[in-house]
Amino acid sequence: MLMKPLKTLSAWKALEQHFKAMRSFDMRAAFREDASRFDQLSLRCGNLLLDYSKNRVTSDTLGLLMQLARESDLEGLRTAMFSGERINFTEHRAVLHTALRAPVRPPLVVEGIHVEHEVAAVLRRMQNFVESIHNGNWRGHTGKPIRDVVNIGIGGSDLGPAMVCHALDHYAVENVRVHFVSNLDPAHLAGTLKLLDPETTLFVVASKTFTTLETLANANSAKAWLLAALRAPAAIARHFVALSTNAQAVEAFGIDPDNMFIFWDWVGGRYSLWSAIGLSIALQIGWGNFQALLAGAHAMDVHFKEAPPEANMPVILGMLGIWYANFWGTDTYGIFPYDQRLHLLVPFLQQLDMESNGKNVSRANRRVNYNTGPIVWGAPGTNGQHAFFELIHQGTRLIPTDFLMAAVNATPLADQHEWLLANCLAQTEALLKGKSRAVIEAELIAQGMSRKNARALAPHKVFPGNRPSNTLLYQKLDPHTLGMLIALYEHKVFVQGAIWQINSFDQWGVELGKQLAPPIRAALSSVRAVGEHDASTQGLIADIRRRRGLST
Ligand code: G6Q
Repeated sequence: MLMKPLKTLSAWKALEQHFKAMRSFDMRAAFREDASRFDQLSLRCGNLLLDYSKNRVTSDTLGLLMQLARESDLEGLRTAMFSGERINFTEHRAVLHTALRAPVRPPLVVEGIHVEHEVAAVLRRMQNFVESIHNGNWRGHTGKPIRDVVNIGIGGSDLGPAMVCHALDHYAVENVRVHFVSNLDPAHLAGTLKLLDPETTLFVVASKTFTTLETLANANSAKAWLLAALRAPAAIARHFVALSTNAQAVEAFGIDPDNMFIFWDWVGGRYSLWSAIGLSIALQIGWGNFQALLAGAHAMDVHFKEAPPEANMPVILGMLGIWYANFWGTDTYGIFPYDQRLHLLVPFLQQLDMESNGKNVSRANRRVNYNTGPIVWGAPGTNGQHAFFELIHQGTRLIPTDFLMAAVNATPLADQHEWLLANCLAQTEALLKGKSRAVIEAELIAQGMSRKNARALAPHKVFPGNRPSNTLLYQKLDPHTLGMLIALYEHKVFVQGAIWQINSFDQWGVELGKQLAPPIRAALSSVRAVGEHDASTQGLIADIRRRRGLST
């Protein structure tokens, strides 16, 4: 669908004008003047509470942002996604990860195939398989039950399942442990395998295309490790399963098609944890909990589809991001889960956001003339406080942030969780309030410092404040809540892609990486000299060859 260029939309122009007036906006004054600011600017969905009152916005700002969403036909694109239109137009694909988590699947036909039947059939096979591993009916080649599962995959075939498995570790079944190997560096696989027994280990090779270099290299090395120990090709059938869209390549690798769980090209890699790619999750937390994860995501899908924009969490988060990136000129966006279980959330969201919205060409096939996806970064609190929070509080840049916290810790220890919550709230409060020069000078003088020294030291201790943050509070990290959180961020990314008029669902940058390495790999070790490269690459290749005793 062709749209008017973003900067020509009347809401955009109005936001440009509005921004001029907002430059001097002080959130502290806004809180003082409006006792209902928190009530006005917070929102609940299930057990999630989003507090977005600590942002440089007024009701006018939000009104204009919602107008921008309407003028951008966010609603039309959302309907197109949910109904299976090929909105991933550069790859001619539908985008239907939402269909994977709908408990009652309405008829949905894509390319003549009833998606709802296919999804249900794969889920049934996954469930049977997971239960047979857990109840010990599925045995390894030598008759022993499976104790360790190694998920071999990378990018979208690793980050989602790994993040969820770490986050829901407290739901892990007792008799099976799940490990993740993604890096081509042999240290990753070797370090994992040295703890494992081939007789009781199952490899889950997760690759949508089944052509990814890293995954196939690790899977081949895993196969060699298994065969060296069990000395029977028949062992592969009991110790390898595949999650893929490419049956031919799976078979060529030597995995029995009966041990393959399929998904479809309308499931993007970074949106695939809800599909067969989630098998390792179900193996770790059990089928019921995997279902709860899907149900949580579905609850957020329903909210995203049905709530009006003004009361729609993904829309609000997405539009606030647009406000900062495109009007305040922020480049980055920090995410701070005060929840150690979410320590892989940041790498997951980096892929979700940066691979989806790190684009510069619009749906009209033209270079955009505004910034798109931000640089996403962060770390769990309180660790970040002891590392880089200085820059958020006192640096020269404005950084929009999300803070996440659970009201209740699933594994409480003494009063540690209270301290964790207190720190999270203290940080967002400090970002808002700051600390003025006058207060600092008075404190220093009260501590006995001379007026002159206090005046000199005070500016270094000033916290400007008026720095934005969103807070997401949830009851406790359980499968349903985690499903909601992930889907919330998926849809937020969708909202922003819609406004920026880009295709959030292709990944040509990843594809480029997949094409560039093979000729360089050949140049590193072949007897013949290096082909055509820039002088820097050529110099580095030559140096590696010299170190390996090859001619340059
Ligand atoms: C995700 C990307 C990318 C992909 C990996 C692995 O959206 O496309 O991260 O998931 O490159 O690809 P395969 O699953 O095909 O091995």
